[in-house]
Amino acid sequence: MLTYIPLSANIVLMECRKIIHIDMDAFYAAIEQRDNPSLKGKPVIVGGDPERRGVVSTCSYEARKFGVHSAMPSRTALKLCPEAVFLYPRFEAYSKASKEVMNIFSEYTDLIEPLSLDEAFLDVTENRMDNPSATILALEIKKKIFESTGLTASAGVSYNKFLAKTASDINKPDGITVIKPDEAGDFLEKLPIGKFFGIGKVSEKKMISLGITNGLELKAAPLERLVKHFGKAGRFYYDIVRGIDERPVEPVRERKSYGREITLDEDILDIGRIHSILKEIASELEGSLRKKNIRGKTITLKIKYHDFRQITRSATIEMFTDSADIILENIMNLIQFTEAGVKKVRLLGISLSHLNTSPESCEEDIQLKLPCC
Ligand code: TTP
Ligand code: MG
Repeated sequence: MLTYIPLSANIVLMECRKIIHIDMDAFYAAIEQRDNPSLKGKPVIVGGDPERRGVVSTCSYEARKFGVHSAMPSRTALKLCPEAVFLYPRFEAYSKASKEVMNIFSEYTDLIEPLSLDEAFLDVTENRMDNPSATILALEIKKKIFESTGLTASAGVSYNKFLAKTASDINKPDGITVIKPDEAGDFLEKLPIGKFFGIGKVSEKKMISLGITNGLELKAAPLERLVKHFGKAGRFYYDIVRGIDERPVEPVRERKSYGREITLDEDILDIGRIHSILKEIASELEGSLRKKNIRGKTITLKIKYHDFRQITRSATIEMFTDSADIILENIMNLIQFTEAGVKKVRLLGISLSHLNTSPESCEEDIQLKLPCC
């Protein structure tokens, strides 16, 4: 039976789920350091070539001290940290490690919602270990991940997804943060506005311009004001600062995607022709996305080589998009990580996933799926 626990004048929550959010530390870079021990302790940057307008996928914590971060142009990263070791991504290795980690989760519960290769929510309210302590389970999971993959993860433990996700970011790397129901009010009031998961860079700026710099100030803002400035996201912000987020952990995520692909009349080697076909596909895709009011955050390039081997390369961007220019920019970055131009290609495709089909709720950089979507 569900009981309600009044926590403070403002926070009322349902008794009481136990949610763990696990996020691997510097995932791609940590795998590179594991697989090549001479890189341990060094600034390692994984991503595209600084000479070819590549971008940083991620970097080791040693490189972060120099100000390097994901999505930064590799050229800027090189300037900030000239001694860094630059590496191209090895997607197969990352995908293998991801599977190992996801398998560990499934020893604990069926309620696992992966958000990407390196992170997932787990609902352990009931679990295979019959252990009532989500904190002990999270520590055990971290230990198992390290023993079986040699990689570290950070964990957030709380009673809803928003708090667990926000918590896992607090003590990175190799950390754990637990937010108990009676601590949530205090925790959220003190939290700087940019640390709220779901309030990205753009919303943060807007909040600050409205005089909202932390949870306490967000809580003081009337619902109508937040909705006026942030649309449907305003309701979401109003709830999360009160510790309210009833979204379930959804084991089977809707993996809807929307795309276009072309099987070529003849196999093509010429990279210039491949680029112009991709440009056409992106522009056609933009047209049909706009017609259907669909935007997405994950852009995937699909290539089938002449020998029928098929590969995909994906990038997730911060804002929902339907723009051919943005799609193409990402595709041009992804194509560096394929053998196009070296091997003949027989099929090219571009798709968008992580869709938000309700444009008015595509407010900037909200990363959690809003309840209304
Ligand atoms: P993140 O979990 O955001 O980053 P991270 O694991 O490298 O570092 P940490 O969690 O410790 O802050 O992303 C997971 C992987 O996804 C990351 O290793 C590389 C990839 N990625 C990109 O390719 N491009 C991006 O812009 C981001 C943010 C991540
Ligand atoms: Mg991570």
